[in-house]
Amino acid sequence: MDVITIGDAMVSMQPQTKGPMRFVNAFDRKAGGAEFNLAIGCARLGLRTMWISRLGNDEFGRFIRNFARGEGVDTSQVKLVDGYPTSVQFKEVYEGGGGRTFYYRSNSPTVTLTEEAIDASIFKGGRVLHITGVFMALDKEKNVPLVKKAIRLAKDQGLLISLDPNIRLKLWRKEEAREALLDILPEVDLLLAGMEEAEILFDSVDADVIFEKCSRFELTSVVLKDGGNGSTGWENGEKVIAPPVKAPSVVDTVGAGDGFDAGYLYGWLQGWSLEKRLHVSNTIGSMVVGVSGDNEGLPYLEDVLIKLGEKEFIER
Ligand code: KDG
Repeated sequence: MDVITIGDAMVSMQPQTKGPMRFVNAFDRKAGGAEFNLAIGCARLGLRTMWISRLGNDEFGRFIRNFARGEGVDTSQVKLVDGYPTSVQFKEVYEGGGGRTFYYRSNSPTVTLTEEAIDASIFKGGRVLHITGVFMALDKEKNVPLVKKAIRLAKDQGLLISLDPNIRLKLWRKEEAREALLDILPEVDLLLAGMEEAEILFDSVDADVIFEKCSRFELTSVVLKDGGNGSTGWENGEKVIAPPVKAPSVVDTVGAGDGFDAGYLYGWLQGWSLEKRLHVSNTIGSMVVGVSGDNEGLPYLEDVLIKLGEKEFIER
């Protein structure tokens, strides 16, 4: 596998109209979840990707597993479990693409995913293990040790460890997130953090201060994602500022960070320069926000190449 990730996924109820959810009468049933989106994004770019999870043994669980399979994601470590309904989220989307999410996932089927299920054979031949704070937050007593075990087994087999803090304050408090994420940071190689998350972790919004604070860890690469303002990366003492890529339209910003990460991991695995990785990731983020849904806008490699002007777009 090129990329292995662990996490929950939910049925995602996407509103058909914008504005406060109490006035929304119709939703489209889609699927979402940070690590699930990342897996789809990587698979669409052509990476061999595995998503480790647990879903309810119900219609929604089958829908999500089939969706991942249809995208070419390896679901051999996804099990459908009895007694735990598949999680659900309802989204509220405003004009401009922002919004809020309401989770119904307090007893996610991933509570049944225990350390015993994570063994060395999963990581054999793997290249990157991607972890996010969402899975850790869902059940921190169980999932933080599970993530630590996965990191240890993955590192033993030479995988690179990538972390997106993906801090969801509906799932844990800032202090809890900070403590757990800083605790695993010494084992991480690539840190891909949103600006607000970096502020929670490092008490600063100044990229230079954040990079300086990161220098005490053994991080190979640190990336600060700043949405419509672009991104900044730091590697081997070099800082690269990547200007934003203008999105033709912004209809739903959810999933842009996962698309960014997928592009970054793809570029990393291709051996691209930091500058190119950041530019391609910004480009993918700008493509994701133009489509409604958490992962529908994640592009295929061909779409990215067309967007970058490296491939001709043939309309008909
Ligand atoms: O990163 C996007 C995800 O956040 C979204 O698809 C679902 O809110 C979600 C989550 O926490 O996984």
